[in-house]
Amino acid sequence: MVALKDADKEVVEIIEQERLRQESSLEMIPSENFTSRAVMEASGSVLTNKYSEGYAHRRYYGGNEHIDEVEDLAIARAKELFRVEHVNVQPYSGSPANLAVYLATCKPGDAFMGLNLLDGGHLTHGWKVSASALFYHSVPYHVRPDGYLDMEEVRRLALEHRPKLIWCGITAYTREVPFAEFAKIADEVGAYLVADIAHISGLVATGAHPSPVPHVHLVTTTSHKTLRGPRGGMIMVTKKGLEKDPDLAKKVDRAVFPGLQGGPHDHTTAALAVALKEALQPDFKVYIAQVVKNCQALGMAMAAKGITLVTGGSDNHMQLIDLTPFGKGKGLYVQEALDIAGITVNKNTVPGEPSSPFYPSGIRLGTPALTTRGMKEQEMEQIGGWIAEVIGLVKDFGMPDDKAERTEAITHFRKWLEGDARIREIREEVRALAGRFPLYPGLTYR
Ligand code: DSN
Repeated sequence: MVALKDADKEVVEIIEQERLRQESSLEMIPSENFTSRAVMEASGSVLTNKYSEGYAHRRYYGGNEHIDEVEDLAIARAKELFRVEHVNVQPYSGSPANLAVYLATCKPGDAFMGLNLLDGGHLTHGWKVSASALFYHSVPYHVRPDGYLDMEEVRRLALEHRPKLIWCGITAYTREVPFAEFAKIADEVGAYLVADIAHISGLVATGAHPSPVPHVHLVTTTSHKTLRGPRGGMIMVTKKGLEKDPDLAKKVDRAVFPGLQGGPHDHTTAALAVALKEALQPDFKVYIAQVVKNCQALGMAMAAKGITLVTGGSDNHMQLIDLTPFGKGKGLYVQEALDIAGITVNKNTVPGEPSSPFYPSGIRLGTPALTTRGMKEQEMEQIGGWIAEVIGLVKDFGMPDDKAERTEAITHFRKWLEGDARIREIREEVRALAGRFPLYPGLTYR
């Protein structure tokens, strides 16, 4: 068998360039992280070769004795880490996990509630173009003008619409999710309550964010964000969930397979088992505590330079910059300028977004990946300073509403960006900082 480096030089070169990009830049998208070499190795193992439709010890294919072992191990570790009754580790990622929850608990057309996408919710929590809203009746709730969840609205809408299911979960929200308050409302109307902890699963696992488990019936998560595992998903059923519906675990399993998926990705299951073992170690708790400290240091550094943060700061691993003091729709400019500077973030809507999801007025950023590299408060202060400086450089570029004018404005901005010397200087400073925190020492694909 020919090794990758000899089999396909084009792909090797692309992977190597991506490795170099990751090594030399500052990854600050809050949903991203760097797995261990052990997780990557399991993910690239011979387990990718196997079909194993069904569940452990009840498969539709032969030869699954070792796959059963690895799936059992991943489940046992997830149950221990999150203290839940039942876990399905087969969802390909977070979106299929969430779809399986609908399939397990709702009939097409049933009403459900989730945080509006523009207010920090996920696509699968009912955004109008998502399958969730196409097949079920989405009733979105929002954040208040101060950026915090509007729990009064949640209760009012729940009483009015009597939803079958309520999501409490976030993708762009920097404060604690009040699971107990959600539970009171869901119990009052008899709804299933589901916590989507994709972003905060590492924080929940270590106690840095209160656990939803005592309050909700179901928990979904991805495994590649703060949990630092492979790209994958999980659905968990709590004791409260089984008390509400003793068949809930079976319904979830049936919804994942054969409801939505075929064969599970066994190489991912193995990598997930490795990541869960890592998350059970004491040093993972230290890591997550540092993620949160770094996030606060980053927020303070940016605020000190006059940057506005939604809700004024963060309780978790991410910050949301509100660029509306400089005008609307400027997220794209800041994201592109920071990209040139070697700082990877994503443009995002802000509460009361005056523009649109593609030309939003905010920036979402977080500290999980940088903390994995070993960076601490001192580095966050420096990085916060660079971000504020780059925002200062681009803040006066306007984002017109008219399509033709907008295209012209963006072209003008990109031309300016190509020639700006200070952003290039920052790029070199960023490279020097990243070089002090090597990511995968000795790893090369060439
Ligand atoms: N969960 C989204 C994110 O936070 O980036 C991706 O679906």
